[in-house]
Formats: sequence, C-alpha cells, structure tokens
Amino acid sequence: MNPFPPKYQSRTSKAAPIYNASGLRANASELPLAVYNLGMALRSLPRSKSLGVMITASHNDWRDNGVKVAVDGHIPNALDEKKIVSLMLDVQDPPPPNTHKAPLTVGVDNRYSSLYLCRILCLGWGGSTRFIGLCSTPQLHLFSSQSYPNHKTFNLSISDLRSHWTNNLTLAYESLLHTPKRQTLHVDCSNGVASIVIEPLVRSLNYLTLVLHNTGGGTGGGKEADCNTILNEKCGSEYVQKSKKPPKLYDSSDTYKFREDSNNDIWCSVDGDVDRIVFYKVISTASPLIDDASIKLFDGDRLTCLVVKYLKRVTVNLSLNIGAVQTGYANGASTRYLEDVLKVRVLCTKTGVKHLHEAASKFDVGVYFEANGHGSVVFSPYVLKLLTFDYKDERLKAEVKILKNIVKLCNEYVGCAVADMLLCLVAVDEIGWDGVEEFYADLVSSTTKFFVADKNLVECNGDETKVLQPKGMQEELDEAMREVGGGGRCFVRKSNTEDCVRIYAEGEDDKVVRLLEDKVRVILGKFLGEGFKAKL
Ligand code: G16
Repeated sequence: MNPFPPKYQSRTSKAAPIYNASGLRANASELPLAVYNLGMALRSLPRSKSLGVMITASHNDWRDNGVKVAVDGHIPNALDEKKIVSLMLDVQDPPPPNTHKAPLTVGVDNRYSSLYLCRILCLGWGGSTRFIGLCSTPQLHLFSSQSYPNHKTFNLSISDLRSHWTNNLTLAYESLLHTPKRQTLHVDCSNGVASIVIEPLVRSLNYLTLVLHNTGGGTGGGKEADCNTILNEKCGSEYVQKSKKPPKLYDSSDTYKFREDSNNDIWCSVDGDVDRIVFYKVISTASPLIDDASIKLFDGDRLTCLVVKYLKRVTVNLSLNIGAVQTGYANGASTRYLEDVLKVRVLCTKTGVKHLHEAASKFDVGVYFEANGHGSVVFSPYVLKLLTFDYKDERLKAEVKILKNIVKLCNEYVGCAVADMLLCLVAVDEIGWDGVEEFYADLVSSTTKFFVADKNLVECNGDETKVLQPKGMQEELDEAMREVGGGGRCFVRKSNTEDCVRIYAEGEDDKVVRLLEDKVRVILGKFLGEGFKAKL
C-alpha cells in the first residue's frame, strides 16, 4: 500500500527508481521499496569502507526525495555504483547479515518524507548507525569519512562535529582575507537545510554579515508539508540560475525588496541540500513588483573563471598546472575566456558532480563548476606534498600558506556551497564583483525540461553533447544548428534526477536561441513521441 496521502503522490515517474551517478531520486511515494533495497545493498559493500547516506532530493520538487551514498566520504566510484545497482535489482533472500564494524552515518534534509525514508533505509541496512540529523550533503560526506571507530573525531558529539566544521571554515576564510573589512551577503536558503547549516557561521564570522532568507528549513523534518510546499519553489539556486530572476521571499518577517534602494546588493542562492551555489547582483528597478526585478547572475561558469584567476594569482611562484572542468552546459564565452585569456586547459565531462570531480583530479589543481553551481577545487597528492615542505624563499612560503588555507576551506569529497561561498568571497576580495562581470559577455542560453513518454530512449556520447540513440536524431539537431546560424549550439540529454529530457540551446541573441529551441522540440516530438515543455 502506498504510505503517502494522494496530495504527496504524483506525477511523472513511470520506471522503478534506480540508483545512478546522482543517487536515487523519485517521487517520495515511489521510494520505500527502493530505499529498503538500497539499505540492504549497502550491507554487501566492503567492510573496510566507511559508509554514509544522505536522504535528500536536493534541487527537486518538495514531493520528491532520494538517497545519496558516500563511500569513504566520496561519491561511489563506478565499481561501487554498479554493485549497488545490481544488488538493488537482485535482492538476496534471506539478505546477507550485516557484518560492518563501522556504523552507517545517516543525514537527512527537511522534506516531510525524509525521516520516514531514513527509518526504512536503516531497516534495510540492519546494522549500527550514527544519526547526524538535519545536515547538508557535503557535511554528510565529510562526517561519514570520519566514522571509523579509531578516527580522532569519532567520539565527538554531533554538536561538537558541527562546531568543528564551523570553526574550521571560519579560520580558513579569515586567514585568507587580504584586507579584512566587513561586508554583507544575502543568502537565499531555498527553504532547505541551509539555514540550519549556515546559522552558526552567522555568529562566528567576524568580517562577514550573512543575512539569511527563505529559512523554512529550520522548521522542517517533523513538521509535515507545511514548510516543504515551498522548498525550492521559485527560490534556490536551480530556480535563480534557470530563470535568471531573484528568488521569491517567503519569511513573513522578511522586509527585503528587490528595488532601487537595494541596487548592487550581493546575493547568493543555494539548493535544498547545500551543495550548489550561484551569486548575483541586484539591478536597480523602480518597480515594487518582484517580477520586474532583475539580477546580474554569476553562475558556476563565472565562478570557475573567478576561482581559476584567483588561484593563478596566488600561486605564481609555485607554477602549478591549474585546469578547469566544465560540462556541455558551460556558456561558450566562459570556455573561451578560460582557454584564451586565463590560458588554462579545459576538460568537458558529462553532467554529474562525480564526473567533474574525477576529471579535476587530473590537474595539480583542478577547478570545476557545473553552470548550475556545483563545484569545488581538487588538489593532487603532489600539491598536498608540496605543502608539507619548509620553504626558505619568502614568496614561496607566503604562497604555501595561502594554499594551505584554501585546501582547509574546500571540502575534499564533494563541492560544498558554504565552502564555495567563502572561497568566492575571498577571490572577489582581490578581483571585485565588477571585475568578475567584465570577464566576458555571456552568450544567450536557455535550459528547458521536456517531458516525454520515455526519456530512456535517449542515449548520448561520453560528454553528453551528442545523441547516439534514437538514430538520426543528432543529424537533425546538427541541421537545426546550421539553419539558425548565429553561433547556435544545442544538445539534449536525459535527466538523471527528473523524469524529463533536458534541452540546452545557446546563441548570440534571444532570437537564435528561441528558434533553435523550437526546432529541437519538434525533433524530439518526431523521435520520442508527443511531449510537453515544463514550466521552471
Ligand atoms: C544533481 C547532480 C548534478 C546535476 C544535477 C542535475 O544535482 O549531482 O551534477 O547537475 O543533478 O542533473 P540532471 O540534469 O541529470 O537532472 P542535485 O543538486 O540535484 O543533487
């Protein structure tokens, strides 16, 4: 029997939910069995590994939920992912006993279904657990990497773990500030767990005033759907990045207005589980209507350029091989800026943080951001070794000191919106938001969702910029790009987190992009059957 009342059931998913590179994700009412099987599957992963699970559907609609697994703190590698999938599909009866010594670290977001699904997952796991409660996905990755009984933080209480995390970020950030001066940043918490995660930093940071908005996550968890109806809805990084509009403000005490007197205020939006971030500047408007307000967006592409530029500047004498990683969604102008102006190598991978993170480890220092704001900096073992030496040269000494603090700030397992927020502010301290704005002019772009009967009919090449199946579709997409001219570029791929196909279109102006998008929709209709374009 479906345990959820009809209001919470819906809508789009047809296939049974299955684990993929972005985790397990579906409408919450369809998840219990898959979550139970996932818990059982984890019993069969090697006992030597420390395991963690985060119950979250991140940027998705409040009705959805999911699970992200951490293995030794990392997103599962291809082998572990394959094992999880096959064990979930081929459930052993009776299930193998749980012989893991280390507990499973478990965190949840504030969706109405998270605690329920957490309980089911723990039943499937059938071993000891270490419950972190409401936390961000990057915190879960970090805390689960430390869940060996002999790890120095293992005996810390959950609240001490959180304080440790807050103090570490505060210290690293403040040591990196060039000219400490007080500044203000508005944070759209998307009504997810961000308000809980960031709140301690509001008190500990000495030079940064964080003003939190959309803080509904604070009353989440047990409070049913009252607050979750607004999670990620017209707010948060996904909405702001895709719509290029400011977020709706929900808190009844929030008096902020996106208008003339807020011109040039700096904002950022994160997602439901705090692993993505985009920044934006408010553009002056005399209108009191939020729909008339506009922003200058600093998306993941621009943040890549900002961080690369900063890292190059602070490591001139160490001469490291700094590189960048993007996906097909990266604005073409940003790739050109990275290659032609910043002179770094740029790799393109398929969508999914895991793929970008892996590619970034090919450089001494790899900077990656998806356009939607997932990102981090990855340091090679060579660089980490360099940081342990004692340098006589004062310039090298100074650079090593800076780099050590950057390493301390970044989450080594998965991008963390809070760490990224602080790192970008440090970089901006040197470069200025106007400087970031001047890097390049964005090509016009749009990403839309298209619902079709079966998204799985679409198969793509390695970096997901070309369609391999259905046969003939790519040729028609190529023809459409030729026809529209104007630098038109497009690709389609199936989403790993929603039951839709995503369409990306880019060009030198609005007209080119709209025309291209229309053509792509007709092509999709021809090959995949009738579909419909989703609202944001
Ligand atoms: C997840 C992945 C991201 C990806 C996003 C959208 O993010 O971790 O790498 O960009 O889904 O993926 P798709 O286009 O396949 O739906 P999140 O923030 O939802 O966990």
